[in-house]
Amino acid sequence: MSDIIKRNVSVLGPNDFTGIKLEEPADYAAGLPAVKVALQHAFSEMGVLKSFRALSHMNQKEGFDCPGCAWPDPEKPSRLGEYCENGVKALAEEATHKKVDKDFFAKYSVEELSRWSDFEIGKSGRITEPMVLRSDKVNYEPISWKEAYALIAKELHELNSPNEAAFYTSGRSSNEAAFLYGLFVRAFGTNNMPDCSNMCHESSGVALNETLGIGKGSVKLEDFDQAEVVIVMGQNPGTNHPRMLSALQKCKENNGKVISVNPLEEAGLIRFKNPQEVKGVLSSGTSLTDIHLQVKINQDVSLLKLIIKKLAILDKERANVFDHKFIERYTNGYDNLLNDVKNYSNDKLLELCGVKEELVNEVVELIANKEKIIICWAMGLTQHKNGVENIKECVNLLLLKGSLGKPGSGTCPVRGHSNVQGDRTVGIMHHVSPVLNESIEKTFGFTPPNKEGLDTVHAIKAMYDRKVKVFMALGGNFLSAASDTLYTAQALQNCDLTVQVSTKLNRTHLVTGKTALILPTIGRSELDIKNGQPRFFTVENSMGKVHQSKGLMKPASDNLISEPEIIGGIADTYFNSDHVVNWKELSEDYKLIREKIENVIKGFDDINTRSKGSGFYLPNNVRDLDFDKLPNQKAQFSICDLPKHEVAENEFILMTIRSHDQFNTTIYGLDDRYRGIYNERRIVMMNKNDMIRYDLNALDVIDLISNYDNKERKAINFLVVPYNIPQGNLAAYFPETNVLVPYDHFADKSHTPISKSIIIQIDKR
Ligand SMILES: Nc1nc2c(c(=O)[nH]1)N[C@H]1C(S)=C(S)[C@@H](COP(=O)(O)OP(=O)(O)OC[C@H]3O[C@@H](n4cnc5c(=O)[nH]c(N)nc54)[C@H](O)[C@@H]3O)O[C@H]1N2
Ligand SMILES: Nc1nc2c(c(=O)[nH]1)N[C@H]1C(S)=C(S)[C@@H](COP(=O)(O)OP(=O)(O)OC[C@H]3O[C@@H](n4cnc5c(=O)[nH]c(N)nc54)[C@H](O)[C@@H]3O)O[C@H]1N2
Ligand code: SF4
Ligand SMILES: [Mo]
Repeated sequence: MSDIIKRNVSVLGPNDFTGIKLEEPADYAAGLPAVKVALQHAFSEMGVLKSFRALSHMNQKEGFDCPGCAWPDPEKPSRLGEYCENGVKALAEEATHKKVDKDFFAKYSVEELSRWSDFEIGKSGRITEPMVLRSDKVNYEPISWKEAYALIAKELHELNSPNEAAFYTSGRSSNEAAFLYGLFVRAFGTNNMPDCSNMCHESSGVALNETLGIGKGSVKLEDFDQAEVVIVMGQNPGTNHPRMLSALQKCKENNGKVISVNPLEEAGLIRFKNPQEVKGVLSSGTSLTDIHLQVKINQDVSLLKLIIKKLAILDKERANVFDHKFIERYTNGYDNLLNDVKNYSNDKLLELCGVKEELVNEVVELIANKEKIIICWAMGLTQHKNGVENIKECVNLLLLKGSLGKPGSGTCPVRGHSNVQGDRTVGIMHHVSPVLNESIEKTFGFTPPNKEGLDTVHAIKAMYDRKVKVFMALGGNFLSAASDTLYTAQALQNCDLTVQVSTKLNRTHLVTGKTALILPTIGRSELDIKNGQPRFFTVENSMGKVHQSKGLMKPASDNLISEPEIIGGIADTYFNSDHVVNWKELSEDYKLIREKIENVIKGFDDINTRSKGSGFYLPNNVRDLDFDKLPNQKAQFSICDLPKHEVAENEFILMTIRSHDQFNTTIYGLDDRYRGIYNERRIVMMNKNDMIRYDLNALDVIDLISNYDNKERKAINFLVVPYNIPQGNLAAYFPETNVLVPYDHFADKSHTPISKSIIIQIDKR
């Protein structure tokens, strides 16, 4: 390509302050303030009428699935509304009446837009037509769908090998879109399918597969009603899975206990005022956490080892502490595990985890004679170098207690994106699955590639090294979500073509390959009509249940195409309408796609009928206590090492977390209400003793610096916020701090970036 101009874009956007206000952190979640904030968001983005119409259909059986997180709907959704504050914000973002059209792109160049904040970029509205950024331009221009498909097909044909392209997926796509996408990528000839879950629950998938034989959780929503103890580790449900609080509330009403394990005392886990109940709004609400263990960042293994060690001693004195019948019948490696914990002294483990011994003893007493235990977790466990081992240690505890395969107990990795689990189930993965390949070959008559593909971190490196030259994304915001922002930016800019199927504008549209395409698509809440008939698609929630979702709002523009049809259009053009798969026909008829899913993937029998109403559960061997696939046909205990960090005197461990006002890289607003931090995102939460040690006052400005393998990375301009966080630990928001995460430091086996334990120094300005 000639005439390539180097665009002068800002990768990180502005770093000025927005006017912080601090208050005391809240001591409860939801209640009236949540209703008020939710409605404010809905009304300002959608107007009053549209808001009520849309909300009355969200998470209802004949309606659409909330575009927020993957928390399941109850069997009988409340007609009063089955959603939370952040679900409403997610809907309002998508159903906004604001538009990004060709005039917008003519007015603002990518150079100018890149100087806006992520908040401003996101608030600009829905993209209304396909756009192209040509290699010699700084403004996007309209392009027809046909021409866009042709441009992609041409670039793909020009590659020396299909492995020079990578196809990313973010977890909001439907099963139908994801299945078709995976099918096309394999027909094209590569397994380069990096996925948002590589940065998310991949560690859970790996750990659960190796220990229990399925990379998903085992609990169902009803299990929370019966659980005697729910342990919530490394998760902030009040913000990220708010309706989980209703499940915890039920657990408490049935005399269950809740233990939280978190370096922060998150408001949502303290107390919950259920906005669906009159008493919830008017009374002081339900107290949720019975015991809070303020663990130091990434010391969960130390804490769990201590708990296991103490339980093992009790087990010698009392009956029924460990479930020996269960251990004998279903597990492998018990003796090794017990021998291993003996190697660690209580004092050492206590010092490492930073939790008071009395509290650990309370927890041990509480769970000693309980058998119905659920462990829930999210990013606080997965995004560390030893993310896989964190989860294996949780499995160890559940196996010892026999807390699997019975009501009220089990594993609960709480998923992020609303269909991230479904996307993986229907074939989005960079690994080669011989079973899947065989099944695809049998059903479709082509041979899928059998070379391992690239995951997220390796795709970034391959783009940087010019080994991958075309990057396509089905949703998401790759630049801002991935680690090492500056490196990832260069990686994307090294591509010849970057293509994004999107609903809203984001930074990855601005920091692009030489040529870039935006292909705008229909959102979840919108009507998807073909030949006069509305279509529905299916999703899988965090607990493995598949159900329908059907939008009802008028699409943001007449020139939007559904995700499956966009994929079909690209595939049909690439293969010049001459392939064993009839891409056009398949992509237009979701019923047909579902039939193919049924043929290719186990557990989807009769999906077209069974996905109606409340849907159906996919097979889950843990629920059936069937460990046939594992060594000795048994569930596996694991020996996990303690995490290793070489933290010097002048260094901290930083976790990068979500505020209450964002969905990943989409910034809904600037308030982290539960933590009492308002109107500012460039903050760092710090223990008061550390502030004294570094002679810092509240709201002093500091820079954050990481140094891995002699490469310094800097995030500048952060305000110090005194906070109840363990000494030596810091917390700040992502994506502002992703610039500090080295792309080549990630969890063993799962390759999830170490976004929750970055070693940094601070520098006062
Ligand atoms: N509103 C809203 N909902 C969301 C999202 C969103 O951005 N906004 N994102 C969605 C997605 S994709 C995901 S993956 C989930 C994420 O859901 P979460 O995992 O809840 O999100 P994070 O903010 O990353 O929070 C991690 C929590 O773990 C704690 N933590 C950090 N490090 C450690 C540790 O070493 N040990 C322990 N025990 N705790 C630790 C933090 O203090 C924090 O409470 O939420 C989903 N839902
Ligand atoms: N430092 C740090 N980094 C992290 C994390 C962290 O905790 N700390 N968390 C990680 C996690 S858990 C995740 S899951 C990733 C998230 O990574 P991504 O999934 O890549 O990021 P999102 O911000 O969820 O993507 C938002 C974009 O998706 C598009 N979109 C929204 N709805 C739709 C739709 O229906 N269809 C299509 N085609 N596009 C749509 C919009 O254009 C929007 O701008 O980030 C990871 N990055
Ligand atoms: S809990 Fe998650 S899925 Fe449910 S309404 Fe809230 S954001 Fe949506
Ligand atoms: Mo996620």
